[in-house]
Amino acid sequence: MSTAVSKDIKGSTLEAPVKPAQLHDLVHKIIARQPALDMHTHLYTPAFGTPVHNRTAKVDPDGLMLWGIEELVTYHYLVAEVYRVVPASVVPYEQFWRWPKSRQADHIWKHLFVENTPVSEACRGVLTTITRLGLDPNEKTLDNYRAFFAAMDPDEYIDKVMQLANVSGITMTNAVFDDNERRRWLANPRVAADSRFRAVLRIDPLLRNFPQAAAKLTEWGYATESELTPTTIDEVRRFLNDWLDRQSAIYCAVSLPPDFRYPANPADSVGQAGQTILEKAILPTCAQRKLPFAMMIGSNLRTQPALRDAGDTSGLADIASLARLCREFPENKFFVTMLARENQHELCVIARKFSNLMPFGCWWFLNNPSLITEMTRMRFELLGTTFIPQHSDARILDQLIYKWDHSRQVIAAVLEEMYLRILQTGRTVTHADIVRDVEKLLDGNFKAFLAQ
Ligand code: HDL
Ligand code: ZN
Repeated sequence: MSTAVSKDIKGSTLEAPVKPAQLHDLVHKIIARQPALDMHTHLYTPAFGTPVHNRTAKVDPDGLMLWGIEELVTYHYLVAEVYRVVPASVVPYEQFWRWPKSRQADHIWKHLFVENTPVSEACRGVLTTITRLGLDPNEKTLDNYRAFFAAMDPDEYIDKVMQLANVSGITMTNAVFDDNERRRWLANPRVAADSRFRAVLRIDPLLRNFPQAAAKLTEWGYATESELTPTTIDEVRRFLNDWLDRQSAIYCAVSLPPDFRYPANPADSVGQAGQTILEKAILPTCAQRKLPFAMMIGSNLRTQPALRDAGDTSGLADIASLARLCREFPENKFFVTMLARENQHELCVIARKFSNLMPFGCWWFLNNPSLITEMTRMRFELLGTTFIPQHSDARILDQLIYKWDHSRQVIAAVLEEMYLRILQTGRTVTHADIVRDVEKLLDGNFKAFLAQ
């Protein structure tokens, strides 16, 4: 039990039954104090380079460590939203992308934050972050914020943000098929050697477009062909093991389209090749290494290609395929998050049947208070405390502050409601119970599933 959380909460001793009137404050305090282990982000260590003007680090235009006001305000969620205010007929997409980041940020700030009320979750998040950093969210321009960040050291800033967000560890997404990232791993094997971060091997092309992935593997020295011969399978497994070793990855991950099916059918874009790679390379390798395989299911990529990263959408995925995988690969552990709201209930139902399935997070378009509330309530009602309620999916370091602030508020409100229902049965709930439950939800369930 994390004594750090429980020792100084006034007005209650650990074993005393909690009264209904105490619940609200106690649950919110315990959730605020419990460090969260963030199991899915797109954040990077400083050694991956930063494109952000700052006090100490060399600016690397292709650097992967994103932080500061201009990255915050040009987050791809906000690019999509600004195009609802200023259409492409006024600012053609390619013109926007040619603008320097500073001009993109000024454009977004003006249209989403000054000339309109920033009520969207992505806008509100920027405001929460600015305020938590001690800055005034009412500025009409970004100038004062720019000055604040220009004086910051990126490495020190990571500690500051983790402390403000009360995040104990950051799990990265390391896309090995991204040349910019891959070359950084090869140039510096210690690029991720930072105790605050853990690596995850992300392999989307291997399942979404095997012929393209096979061509890359051949380029990289693996004897893979586009046909799935035994040699190809062996070489794909060698590739996976090489990179899981290089990254000391704590799990392997993929984002899959809504039409993913297992077994594959002709209409399934992952197809027979993807199924074979999954069955004969990825799952056996993960099982052998006792590593979870994270399946993030339901993303349609580049539905609006002109918006680039902001152009993806969601779709209803097939739960039966997931259930088959959990049943037919009992030696494998599956982290699963799904992108369609309509998939959430069935995901809870199959999680009740398969203990090698760990539902996690309110992903992407679901990461909004109304849907986090709905999903978290449903998960408590069907799964007790045996799930991982949230990950940040942060792409910009500073987002940890708002993504965890906002989620903690919602999770606390739902958990309070659950405890109130328990008290109404006559069963008592102690302060220690709440500390234990919250520790599992924000930290322990993730660690335990990794270690299983
Ligand atoms: O595939 C993923 O991991 C998604 O989270 C995408 O990165 C998406 O663009 C995103 O950032 N969602 O929050
Ligand atoms: Zn993500």
